[in-house]
Amino acid sequence: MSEVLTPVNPVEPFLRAERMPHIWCPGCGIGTTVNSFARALIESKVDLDRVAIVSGIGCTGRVAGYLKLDSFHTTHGRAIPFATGLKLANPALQVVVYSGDGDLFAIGGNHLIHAARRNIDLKVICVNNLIYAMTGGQTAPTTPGAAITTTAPYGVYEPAFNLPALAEAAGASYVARWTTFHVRQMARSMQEVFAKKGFCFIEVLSPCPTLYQRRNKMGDGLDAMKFYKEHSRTRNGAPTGEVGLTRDGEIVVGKFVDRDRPEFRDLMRDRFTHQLGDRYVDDAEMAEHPHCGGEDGA
Ligand SMILES: Cc1ncc(C[n+]2csc(CCOP(=O)(O)OP(=O)(O)O)c2C)c(N)n1
Ligand code: SF4
Ligand SMILES: [Mg+2]
Repeated sequence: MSEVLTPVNPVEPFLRAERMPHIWCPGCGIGTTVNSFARALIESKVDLDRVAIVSGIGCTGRVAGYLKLDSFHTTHGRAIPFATGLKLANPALQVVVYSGDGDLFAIGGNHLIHAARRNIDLKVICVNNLIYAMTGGQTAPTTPGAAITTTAPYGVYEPAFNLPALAEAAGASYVARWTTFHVRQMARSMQEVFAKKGFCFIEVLSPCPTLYQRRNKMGDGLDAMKFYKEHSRTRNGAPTGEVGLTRDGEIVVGKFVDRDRPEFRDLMRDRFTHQLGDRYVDDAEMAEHPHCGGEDGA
């Protein structure tokens, strides 16, 4: 009798099964982004022992805990400084920051712009559901004008950040935006940033049916996919100043920025070597190759 094989979802090996079921609501887009991320890990063939993933707090912040990688669930808004420390102490790691729009651009906005300015070699994935979801759907710096939120029952009237423009202006080497409708393009971008040095930023628009969609009468998760399909236009290389979002308008998606700028550690090494010559010893490289530091590796 032939043996019956149970098919295994290719993403399954990347998940911590013991932590299931996850907390995400039906129709939430965060799981879709995780699926694309796992596929990017497979395609990029990165050494999983050298990938670390850092999240802040929020519905998106749960991603780190569900992935079977070296994962860190840090405090709200502090994923980027934590990841920066990790990267500087162990430059051989591929460090991914995976967090929400509120975590990265409200309480953590200051850290994000300075990591981009310094061009720290981090891969930042921002799941943008246009609100603070985990805490009940309050207005975020990303909430578009006129949208209804818990804290703006008559509609938001303050301007929202254009995340790709902000990331580029601050110095990011790579900037892209997709939606959870664009699963293949999103996975390709995630794969690309593993091969890119410097600060990389991917924004993924993702539905929150429970809080944002419902209050704004935008339907469920499937309606969000239809909305993304009908409203998105791919414009690779579009000037980021032109890709700001509105509540009901066009969503420009694509890879907007892919440039080479000196990375933080290269700048640091150049400066110190220029000033100190052979007296400069790179501690992090020493940690990687201890026998290069002299007879006793000290
Ligand atoms: C220092 C601090 N301030 C506020 C909070 C409350 N808080 C938890 S998650 C969150 C917002 C999360 O929004 P976002 O990052 O967009 O994640 P989402 O839940 O939308 O995925 C806030 C304000 C906190 N946990 N810690
Ligand atoms: S509250 Fe919104 S973002 Fe959070 S899990 Fe539910 S649908 Fe997703
Ligand atoms: Mg959010």
